[in-house]
Amino acid sequence: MINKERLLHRLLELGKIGRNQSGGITRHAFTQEDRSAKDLVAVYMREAGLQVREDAVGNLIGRREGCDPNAAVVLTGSHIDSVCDGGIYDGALGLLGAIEVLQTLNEQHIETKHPIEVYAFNDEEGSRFSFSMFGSRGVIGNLSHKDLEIKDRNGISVAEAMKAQGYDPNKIGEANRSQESIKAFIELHIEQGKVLESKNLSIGIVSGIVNELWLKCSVYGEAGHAGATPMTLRHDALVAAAEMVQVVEREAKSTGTTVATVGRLNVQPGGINIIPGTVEFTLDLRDTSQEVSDKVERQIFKEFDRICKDRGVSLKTDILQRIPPAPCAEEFQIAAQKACVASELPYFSLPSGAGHDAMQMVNICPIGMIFVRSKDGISHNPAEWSSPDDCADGVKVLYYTLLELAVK
Ligand code: HGY
Ligand code: MN
Ligand code: MN
Ligand code: MN
Repeated sequence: MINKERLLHRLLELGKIGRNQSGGITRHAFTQEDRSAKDLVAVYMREAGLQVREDAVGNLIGRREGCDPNAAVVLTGSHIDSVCDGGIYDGALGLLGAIEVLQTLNEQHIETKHPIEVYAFNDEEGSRFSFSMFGSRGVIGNLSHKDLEIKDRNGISVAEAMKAQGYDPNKIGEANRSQESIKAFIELHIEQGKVLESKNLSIGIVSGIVNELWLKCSVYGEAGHAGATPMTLRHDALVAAAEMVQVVEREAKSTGTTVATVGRLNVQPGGINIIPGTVEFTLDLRDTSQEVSDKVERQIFKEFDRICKDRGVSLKTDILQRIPPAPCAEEFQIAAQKACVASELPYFSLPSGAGHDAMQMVNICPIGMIFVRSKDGISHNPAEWSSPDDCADGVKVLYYTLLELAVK
């Protein structure tokens, strides 16, 4: 069956690329680390007997032919990039697990009707440009040239970063496969939460993925002298923003299902003796229900307006991205359940609180996701870890699921 030692060796080897002092990894899109990781994964894909190519938006793809040249392709894989100081399993497990499945199929000389392709998606996390799922957006034809003008925190645009790595920004349309017949996209991924561990299960079958709203809020008050300005005459942007952050937590908690996070906050001018004039903060808002997410969003901004009036500050909001929830197709949940039975594993259905490339792929084909237990539910953190047995269980279930979908 699958070669667990080979899988683990590759996970650890890939996990060395972008390694920080903290033991975490930082592998951002269109950087040298990104390039080195793709070069290594291309070696693995060739060792697996796959035909390897790279598309115009920086996705690396390994293809295994089926016996019917006209049959729709079955896609699998996950992302090759990471967050800042992240773990070595997020994305990598689904990518290397898919390569392991295809290598095993080749070693067993098993023929499938449908071709199968493994994607190493580029820039799923959006850590560099605060705009996520770049590679999978390219595959569904959802990238505009305006998107390529987005700049990272050093003022480098996506287009400039692409060119620096040898990609032609004018060719992004060539990655688009939205007109092609694709049977399914199946992604293996770590759960990044605590549910499977709480149920003492190694595997989960994903029912659907939450929506993902990313905003940048800029609060404009009045910079002033910290000593000479009485408290009653201030328009302190940071105190207003702090009240807004509390509102975010309170409104998200009120529904019991919503999650909302202020992950980044920047104070200007940032002097010890200057009343903050401007504060920028990000907001990440998600829920399994779009309707609930919309309601919480409306309530949050009603409160933000009140705070602006009370404190004499103003607010500008930029929408960085608004991605709807993505249901996983019933047909593939059933295929994954049968795969769990074939792997002699219990199975459990759960939603994904994390976003994934599958949220983009759902626009051009049915999707399915398989989760592997995360120790203590930790992810986006150097301590992210899944046991070798759980990783192997996940790849075994992926093997039977892909076989079920591709063989006939
Ligand atoms: O943000 C997310 O949920 C994912 O890890 N990109
Ligand atoms: Mn992630
Ligand atoms: Mn991920
Ligand atoms: Mn993700």
